[in-house]
This record gives sequence, structure tokens and C-alpha cells, in this order.
Amino acid sequence: MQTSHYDLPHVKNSWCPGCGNFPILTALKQALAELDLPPEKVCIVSGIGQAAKVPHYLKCHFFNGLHGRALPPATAVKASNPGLTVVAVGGDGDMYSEGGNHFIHAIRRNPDLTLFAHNNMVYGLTKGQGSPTSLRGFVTPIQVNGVANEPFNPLAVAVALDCPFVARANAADIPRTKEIMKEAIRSKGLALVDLFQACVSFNKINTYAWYKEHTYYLDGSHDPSDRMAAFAKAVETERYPLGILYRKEGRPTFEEQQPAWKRSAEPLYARKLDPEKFRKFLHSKVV
Ligand SMILES: Cc1ncc(C[n+]2csc(CCOP(=O)(O)OP(=O)(O)O)c2C)c(N)n1
Ligand code: SF4
Ligand SMILES: [Mg+2]
Repeated sequence: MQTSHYDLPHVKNSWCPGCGNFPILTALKQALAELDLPPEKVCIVSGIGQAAKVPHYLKCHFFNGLHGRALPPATAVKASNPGLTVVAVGGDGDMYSEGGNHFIHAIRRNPDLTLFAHNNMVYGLTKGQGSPTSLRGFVTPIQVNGVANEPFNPLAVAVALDCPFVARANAADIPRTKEIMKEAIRSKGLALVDLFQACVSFNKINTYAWYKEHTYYLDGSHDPSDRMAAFAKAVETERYPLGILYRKEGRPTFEEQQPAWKRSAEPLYARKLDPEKFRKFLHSKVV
């Protein structure tokens, strides 16, 4: 499949020139194309933020909901139509702050979907406030003396919760980001990819050069099936490891455990409702 299948040429893009969201969009289109996933088989779900605009710029099904609330509708989309490839997209604020509880409990539920978190360590859309991943001391118009809190570590939390796929990518490196995205989409259960992304307008500290200097790629000596080794990698912050930190096979997905799928593999939208059966069920509950 060609990446042009996902293009929306008539849509005007409102990201700043040079924004690190552009390489993420490019890598995502390439990953979907190389996985031969046609637009009608893909649904992207997002909340609010610059990152959350991804589905506006890519042709496929999409649902754009409330800030921090991408994961519940994404879980529902997958649960009601498991034939779709479902991708949830959002920023560090959207996914780890406003959506932090959903992040934790989605990992516990383990729907078969992919979560791409564009981590620019700042609230971009609202013009540069500190985010949960901002580094201590990061000065903003609100945090005038610098961010005082320890940054949230999404990868350590994900490994701690036994998330089946935990990875980090440097978005500027499109070829390797695309490969990580493909692995994440292919893997079963919830797959988290934290994408280091430059915000050229509101984060002058964590720039393209900073991300390059402060990261390194994991090599063959790292065993992603070793949870303790993955956790040790997840808490490294002097230089951040890139690649697949953790993989866990065999966790049942949310959908698999729903009674609706035990009886039939037919998507919910294709099933016929029997109102009489429903009425009887309701009446059986009335005392
Ligand atoms: C309930 C609610 N709270 C706050 C906001 C304001 N708001 C919109 S986007 C955003 C944060 C965006 O930061 P992030 O998720 O990191 O995305 P980015 O723009 O950096 O990609 C905030 C606080 C909102 N729209 N809704
Ligand atoms: S404000 Fe930052 S994240 Fe938003 S479009 Fe501009 S560069 Fe990108
Ligand atoms: Mg952000």
C-alpha cells in the first residue's frame, strides 16, 4: 500500500513549521502502508492537543473526543469491532496528566490497541505550560521558577503494570520510529510507544538536538522479555533508551474476555437486536 492512501490533501495543517509532529505523521503513514492496512480498516482515536490532531491529517476512521479521554472510546471501538486496527494518539498532557487514570486502567484492561504518546515535555496547544513529563527546573510562563515536580515516567509505570508492549522512539528518526510503530501495531494487547517529539515553539530545552544527545538505541544485549531488565531501562534518565523495552506474550485482551465474543465473532454492528429478548431480560430483573 502507498502512503498516499492516507493523505488528505485538501486539509490545511495547523502545526508550526518544523514541529516534531510532522515526522510522527510521516512514520505512522509509512507504518500503516507497510502493514498493508487500508484506511477503512484503521480507526484513530484522540483527545485534545496538538498531537491529538493527528487523525485530522490522516485518512481513516476517527473519533476525536475530550481532553484526556482517548483511551475509553478507543477501548470501546475495539471491543465493538475487533476487526479494526485501533490507534489512540495524544500528547504527554492528554495521556499522562488529564488522561492519567485512563492510562493506568487501560493497561490493566489490556484492550488490543496501540497508544502513541507524543511526548514533547510541554503543553503545546495551550502555549507552553509544564506537563507531567517536563523536566524539573523547566521554566514556563506559569512555572516561573521552574517545574518543581519529578517527571512522570510512563514507561516505568507501564512495565510495572505488565503492559504487553512498552517502547520509546525518537520521532525525528523516521525509519526507526516507523519500525517500532509497526511492531507496536502488530503486537497483541495494549502497546505503548512514548515518542520523543520536539515542540519548536514552546520547548527550547528539549530540542531535536537535545533528544539526539540524550538518547541511545537498545542493542541485542537487552532482552525485552526480562521484566526486571525492562524496568531498569525504563528508569534510566541520564540518557534515555530507545527501542522496545518490554514485551509480554499471552495476557488476555479486554475483548477476548467479553461474553459477546465468546458466542460469536460477528462484529456488534452487524448483529440483529432481538427487542423481545431484551424486554424479557429487563422484566426478569424487576421484582
Ligand atoms: C478538560 C480540559 N482541561 C484542559 C483543557 C485545555 N487543554 C487543551 S490541550 C491541553 C494540553 C495539551 O498538551 P499535550 O497533551 O501535551 O499536547 P500537545 O499540545 O503538547 O501535543 C490542555 C491543558 C481542555 N481542553 N480540556
Ligand atoms: S506548539 Fe509545539 S507541538 Fe504545537 S504545533 Fe507548534 S511546535 Fe508543534
Ligand atoms: Mg505535549
